[in-house]
Amino acid sequence: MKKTAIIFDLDGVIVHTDEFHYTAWKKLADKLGIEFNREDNNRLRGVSRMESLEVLLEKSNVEYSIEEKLKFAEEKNEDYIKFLDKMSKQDVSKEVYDTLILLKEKGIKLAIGSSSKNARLILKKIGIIGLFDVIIDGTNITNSKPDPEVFVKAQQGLLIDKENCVVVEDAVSGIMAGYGANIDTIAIGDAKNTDFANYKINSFVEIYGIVCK
Ligand code: B16
Ligand code: MG
Repeated sequence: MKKTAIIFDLDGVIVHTDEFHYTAWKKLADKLGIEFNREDNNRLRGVSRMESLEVLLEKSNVEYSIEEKLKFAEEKNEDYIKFLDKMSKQDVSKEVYDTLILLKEKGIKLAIGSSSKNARLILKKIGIIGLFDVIIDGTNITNSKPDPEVFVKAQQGLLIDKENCVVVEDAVSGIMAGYGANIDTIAIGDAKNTDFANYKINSFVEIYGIVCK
């Protein structure tokens, strides 16, 4: 498959902020006396902050008001940002960095398609914001994954036809968003659990072989 542009998910693909999300949600769940494990956390991948909270609260017997829910989401985000504040260039693996550079050298356009409102902060912290031609994140969209909006906007921003783009995702919701956008998908991590992905990879460097050969 030859492609001229790649739209990357951020959390769980470029960087392992998915662990920070898990820890911050777990802290809130413990406080509210709600059971929350890694399997529950996989359901939050690619899903917006408020929708994630609703998933977490599914196991609660208490009906919370909108105000309380907004407070919980803010609390979780404050805890999450404490982790982001400590991030630096060290948090991008050599494999991810070298692959991105290699792809750029081959003339492949690179974009980010993330549901996170913190995506730009993360990219700045890890020092790679300049590598991306287009960034669409949680601040640019109305509907989060599995809605295709984030990837359609990224593809339109790239000014490259859908057939020549590919999405890389760690979330089943993200693969469904790519599928809905009619853009080919590469699944890594938890996203390999769906058969809707066009390709499944075990490590980031494999993207180069798929896109450039
Ligand atoms: P925030 P991605 C998503 O990012 C995360 O996977 C998901 O767990 C998170 O709830 C969502 O961003 C919103 O993040 O609270 O920072 O706005 O995987 O689409 O890059
Ligand atoms: Mg992700």
